[in-house]
Amino acid sequence: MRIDVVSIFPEYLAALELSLIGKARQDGLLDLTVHNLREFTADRHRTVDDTPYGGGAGMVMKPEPWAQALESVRQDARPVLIVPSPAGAVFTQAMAHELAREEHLVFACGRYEGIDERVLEWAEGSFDVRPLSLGDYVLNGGEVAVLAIVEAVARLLPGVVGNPESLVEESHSDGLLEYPVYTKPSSWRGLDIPEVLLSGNHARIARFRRDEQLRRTASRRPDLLAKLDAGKLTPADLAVLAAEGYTVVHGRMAPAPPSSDS
Ligand code: 6GU
Repeated sequence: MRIDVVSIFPEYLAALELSLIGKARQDGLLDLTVHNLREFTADRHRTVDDTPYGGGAGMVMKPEPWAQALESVRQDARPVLIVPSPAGAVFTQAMAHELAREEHLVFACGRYEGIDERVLEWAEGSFDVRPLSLGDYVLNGGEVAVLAIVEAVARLLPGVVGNPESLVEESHSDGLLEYPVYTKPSSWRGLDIPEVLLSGNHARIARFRRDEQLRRTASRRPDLLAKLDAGKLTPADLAVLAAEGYTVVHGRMAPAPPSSDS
């Protein structure tokens, strides 16, 4: 996979030289280049921003340096252009899997109040443009989002994660949060691991882990629970969720109405 990142803070992306992603680059699995937007300006001051038409606080990124930068990185037919923005669609694990199948990703890191909107319109001509957000909070620019998205995508590329089995049983892959994990010692500062994990009974361990996934998701992420297809849940699953106060309504899990004796 090829990745190009355009930013006015290329040093911010130095973390992409470390750990798993750095190794993937060294191993030739990932061809990643970070570009400084200022290299694509034509004036003496290398200006990348200006005041917003219509007034208001802050500065807006000028369109021409972006057009120059994006034209310089585009090679193949229609690369995916990811524009990190709190106004984007929320990035998910499903999107990470989709992006991992692409040949070429380009990231346009905005700073200030954002990039002149015409850049996105212009880019539609030669890129598959995707404004993406990490979630409902505001960062100062797209760089942190690039670190997050590149890591989420690159670890799915063949050969990047040593043991591909570690990719299958993880949070979000089945719409549930991951079960809790423990290691030695079995008793630590007065806290014991759940005894079932020492039983050697693989069926009981699998059931325990599934129950924990369901309980955690119900308590921490009821929004995820509501997206599950209740038809894919077993009677044992439904029993655990009933104990957490959830019942099937129109094929989905919903909070059970308060019982009449309460
Ligand atoms: Cl992708 N960019 C910025 N600036 N803020 C964000 C974000 C992205 N995702 C959440 N907040």
